[in-house]
Amino acid sequence: LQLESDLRRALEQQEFVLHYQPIVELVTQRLVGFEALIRWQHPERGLVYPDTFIAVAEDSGLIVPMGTWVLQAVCQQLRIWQAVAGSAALTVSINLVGKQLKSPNFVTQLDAILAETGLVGECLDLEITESTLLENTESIKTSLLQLRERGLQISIDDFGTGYSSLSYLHQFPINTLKIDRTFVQQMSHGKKDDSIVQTIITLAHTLHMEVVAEGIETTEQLDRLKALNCELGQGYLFARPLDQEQADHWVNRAC
Ligand code: G
Ligand code: G
Ligand code: MN
Ligand code: NA
Repeated sequence: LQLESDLRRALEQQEFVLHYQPIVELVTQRLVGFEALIRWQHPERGLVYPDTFIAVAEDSGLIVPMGTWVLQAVCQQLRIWQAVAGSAALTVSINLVGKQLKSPNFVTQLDAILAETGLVGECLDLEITESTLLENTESIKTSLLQLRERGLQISIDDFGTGYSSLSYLHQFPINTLKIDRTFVQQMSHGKKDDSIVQTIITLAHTLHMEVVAEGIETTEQLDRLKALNCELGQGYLFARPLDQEQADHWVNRAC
């Protein structure tokens, strides 16, 4: 309860910040976009990571206004980045929980933010988990279809870790599977256990989806993923989640 009121106050005081982790094309290591990751710049405790507050934000419903703030902040940032020559195609991925998608105002607010910032839906990618899709409610289905109409991309985050039901891959408009980092890390030296990674890549391509490998930390993992035709990736090998200034450097250097 204390955390909940702290979060409410933090939202009012604008204490949240976004960090951005580069997503690259594996073959060229060219920057294609970022994943936005929220942090809480706490006045006494310093930088607080989302694992400690997202669940409380979700249970209390605060995730909805917090998510609106994220969407707004991302779109304002993207507009600035897209003004850098050659960076018009940059996309930003945003993490969403079911409660946000089910919120009746979500799409209306998105429309308002897109109109305000002059961005097209195509430059946003929304990351949702398998468990959110498995809720399979009408409101989630409706939201996803409305998002698709606006050109937004939909990714399944942490793919392979949830209670998978492959049937939803056909039911919903999904562009990308993000291979969970636990599978990428199993490909490390000596073990050579990449059967799950191979299977996810094949599944995605068969369904005409893209694949992003998460948590790439070694050149060995990178080389193997390239050999398996995985097109996109992110991980400490390329960059950690960066503060806005460091992300600016990436955009200016890459574009
Ligand atoms: O950045 P870090 O590895 O600490 O992120 C931990 C988790 O927090 C990730 O699973 C990520 O999906 C989640 N997360 C990060 N930012 C956001 C956000 O803006 N909204 C939601 N709903 N989840 C987020
Ligand atoms: O659940 P989600 O995929 O949204 O979480 C992303 C989280 O993964 C972020 O908290 C980010 O800090 C973390 N992350 C990103 N790259 C790496 C990596 O190469 N190794 C590890 N261990 N974590 C990573
Ligand atoms: Mn994610
Ligand atoms: Na993930």
